[in-house]
Amino acid sequence: DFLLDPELTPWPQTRVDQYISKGVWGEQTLWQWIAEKLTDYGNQTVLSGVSSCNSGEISLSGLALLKNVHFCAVNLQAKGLSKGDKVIVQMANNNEFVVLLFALLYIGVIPVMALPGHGRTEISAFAELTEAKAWFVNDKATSFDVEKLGVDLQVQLPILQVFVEDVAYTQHINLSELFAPSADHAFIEPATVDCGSIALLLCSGGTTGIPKLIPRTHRDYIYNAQASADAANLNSSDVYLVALPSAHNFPLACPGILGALCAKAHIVMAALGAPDIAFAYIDKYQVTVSALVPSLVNAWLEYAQVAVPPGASLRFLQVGGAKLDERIARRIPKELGCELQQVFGMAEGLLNFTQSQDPQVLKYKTQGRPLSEFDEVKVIDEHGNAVAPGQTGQLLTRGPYTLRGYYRNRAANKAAFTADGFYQTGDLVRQLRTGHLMVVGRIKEVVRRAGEAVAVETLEALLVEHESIQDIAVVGLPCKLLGEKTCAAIVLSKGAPQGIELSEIRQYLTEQGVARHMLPDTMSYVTSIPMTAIGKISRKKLAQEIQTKQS
Ligand code: J2J
Repeated sequence: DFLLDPELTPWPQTRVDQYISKGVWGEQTLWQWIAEKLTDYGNQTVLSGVSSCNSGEISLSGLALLKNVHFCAVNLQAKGLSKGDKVIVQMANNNEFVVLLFALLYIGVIPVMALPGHGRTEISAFAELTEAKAWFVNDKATSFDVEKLGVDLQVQLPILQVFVEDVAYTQHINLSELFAPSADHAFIEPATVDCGSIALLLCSGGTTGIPKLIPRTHRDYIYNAQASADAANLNSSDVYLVALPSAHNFPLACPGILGALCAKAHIVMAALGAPDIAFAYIDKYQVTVSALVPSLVNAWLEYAQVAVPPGASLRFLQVGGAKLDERIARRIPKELGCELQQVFGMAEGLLNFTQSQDPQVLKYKTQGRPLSEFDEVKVIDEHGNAVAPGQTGQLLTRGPYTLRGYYRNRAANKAAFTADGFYQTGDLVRQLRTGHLMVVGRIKEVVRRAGEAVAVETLEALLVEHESIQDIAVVGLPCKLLGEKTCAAIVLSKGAPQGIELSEIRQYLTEQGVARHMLPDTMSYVTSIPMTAIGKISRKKLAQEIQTKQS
């Protein structure tokens, strides 16, 4: 029974001692650290963005944000929430997300950082697994019936309070109640919690199945944010645009919102990362840095061609979450007028960054190198032996900000960790002598066609440049003859109503120098490529969709 499984798997004592003595881990709780940073801002602006409660954009100084967090903490406590409780946060990108998150940390309540794209299945699973006491949801950003799910969940979990945006949902509590000023005399002390305990639960970013929950402790997450801010060279004149869903590890702490706090930078919450919206924020707030997934980079590049490129204030763009093709990478400085920082990260921990002083070839061809000198990485073959440098294998890692076990999930822990505590990422990589990693693919997503591995990402990067193709994913389908055959799932561009033939696709790829065995065996039109809540291609779902259509 998962309720008996451990919530947090600790690091071994020798490591704890090492990380503390080397100053990697401090003694503060996440809230203490945040409060100290906000106090440093004083009257300087820390946060701008849409406020769902004021239905407009507002900016807050460090002190104003502190005050709002305090009001919210008092209100949360008045609703009966207290230290150690788990809650689900599923907010849109707005100021209230920040206020709510910080207020929960203030009173020691542990949030599950759900994404607006998570649906009924995910939210139900999180609620059950954590015995959640509350679910905070900007229902206008979700695509399912929030009111109904709230009622359904309360049947099994009568303790669950549901906080919604829509005032018409009379069965639930209105979110705005949390942000109303509380009586001034109602001061509460921040919760006393251990800096080695769980501060928040992140969702794993897998492309199959329900996300697992990742316990992040106070001291490991503070280190994560601080070291990322250093790696990104953030400073107090930077303006960081949150363009991805704010609860995701990347915009939250790599360096993201928390890293911006370290550097006393200005945080701007964009309602959405779509280029028309994001570019307006960039102009308005003179944004200097943002973080995107490759699918958004494509959208930004496309938009910059037909409309105006983003403003000159943009200093650099971080890109991660899925493989960024070299061709696309090289277009970023030219067409968006800013530097590129590749980030290969995971909510489980390990982060890799390319650096501005890296040689061009490493910046465009690799996904960076480990953030910390205390990160341990190994690249192994299927027998568990280290591969030669530069050869492909599975990436394993341990370190001061990489989990030792998932939240209440013994089965996953057995599968994903070695006896000596390495996390088996499931990612296939090559490590260069410089330490830089090149992501080759996911073990479970490699297409094995007649015994040969087909690099689908390479095909996708070439095909997305074709004028008739707006979006593309190449997936494996079962095949009696070949074991697996490759299928190109195509979203036609608006200017190509006549469609495209398979022979044309194969011809085009051949002209680009693609080997014969790599050419797609079949093709299928789709209206859109299914994506996960953070913008990774759901290959399994896509393959199922195509098979259903063809049968
Ligand atoms: C190829 N695959 C990548 C990359 C992640 C920063 C950036 C991303 C995430 C993230 C994150 C990749 N090239 N550059 O948390 O802080 C794939 C790998 C990895 C999985 C993790 C961050 N960057 N990936 O994407 O937990 O397969 O984190 O194991 O959502 O995304 O997904 P997630």
